[in-house]
Amino acid sequence: MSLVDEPGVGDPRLRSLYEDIAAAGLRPLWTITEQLLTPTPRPRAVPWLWRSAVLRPLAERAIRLVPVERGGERRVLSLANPGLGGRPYAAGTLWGALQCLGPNETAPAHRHTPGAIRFVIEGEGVWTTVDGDACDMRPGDLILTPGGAWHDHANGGDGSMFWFDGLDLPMVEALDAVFFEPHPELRQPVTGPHNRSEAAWAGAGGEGGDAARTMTPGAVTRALDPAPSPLLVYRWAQTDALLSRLAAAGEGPLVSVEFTNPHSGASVLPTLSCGMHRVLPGGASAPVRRSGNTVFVVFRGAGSSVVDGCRFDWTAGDMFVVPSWSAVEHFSDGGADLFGLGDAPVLRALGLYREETLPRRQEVTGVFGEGTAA
Ligand code: GTQ
Ligand code: FE2
Repeated sequence: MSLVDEPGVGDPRLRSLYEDIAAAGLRPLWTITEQLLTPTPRPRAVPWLWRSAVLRPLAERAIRLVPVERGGERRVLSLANPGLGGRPYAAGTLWGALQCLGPNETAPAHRHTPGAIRFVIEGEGVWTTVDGDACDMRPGDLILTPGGAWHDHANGGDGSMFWFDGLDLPMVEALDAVFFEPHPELRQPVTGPHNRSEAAWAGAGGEGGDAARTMTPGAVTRALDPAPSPLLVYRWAQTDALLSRLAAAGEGPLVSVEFTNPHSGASVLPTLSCGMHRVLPGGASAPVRRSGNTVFVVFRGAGSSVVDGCRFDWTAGDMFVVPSWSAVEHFSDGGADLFGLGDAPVLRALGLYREETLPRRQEVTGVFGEGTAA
């Protein structure tokens, strides 16, 4: 509301008070209280979906036309939520993006304070080197590049690769704590064999290991660990196996695991939580809302999610955002696997996390992309 519309501003003394307050670089709280202290979160980001059918051809055109070089650093298409006024963020707290690398390309080594995760969508042949440890990437794998760690991506194969990037960049930016540094070399040296963190933590869940310490059914509620997970790769085979076990144990219609720091039991990065959610065939999850933003990446299958009454129909490779405190429920006829990235560790650490299950299913009042809704 503009001050000139305020009741009583017809009074010249009041008008000049407001003018003098503004000229002094002050704002009268009583005119903006309701905008600021909202009964529930009012994220500027809106529920939104980016389709693989749109993302993927654009990424392929970029592979043909745009080299990956120093300065630009990465071939990345960031999800720009239309509620955020052109800022390149999926939600107020989360960066989400599609990254791609063609055959024999290298995305140069650098490091930065924002932490990142990669969830592999398609292709093979790329490894991400994290502080000297080359982590091979395959579809369904989760790879961590914690804040401060040197990282570069190298494609040693003969095909293109596509993965989802999630970063806490908007949070680190809000804290005015972004630092970035290029590595002196294009590729940092790889010290020893590939996948060393996986070998070191094999008993905790590396290839053939026991998933118990690397994944938690439901969501991690352990206290914040300011250190990132020492395990840098979480393999799809194990995620899949644990989800299948939970489904077989009758935990459906939605079974979820959160990836865990095997050292502390906390989330994978201090700022970011990563989980995998399986909607069983014919399943519908309970309607819930949570404080904190979530970005979902559809890994396998097709289905829909109803977010604040709008139905989002999705298929493999699609990405969508559920903003803070939006009601969400997922459905799939044939079954589907959704990767989820969230800021919950930060909310939990600060005592801001809230979650509630709604008493009944949402009424669908629109379909995303079909005129009325969104
Ligand atoms: O791969 O290092 O999507 O630094 C954004 C910033 C990816 C990366 C992003 C990055 C990277
Ligand atoms: Fe990076």
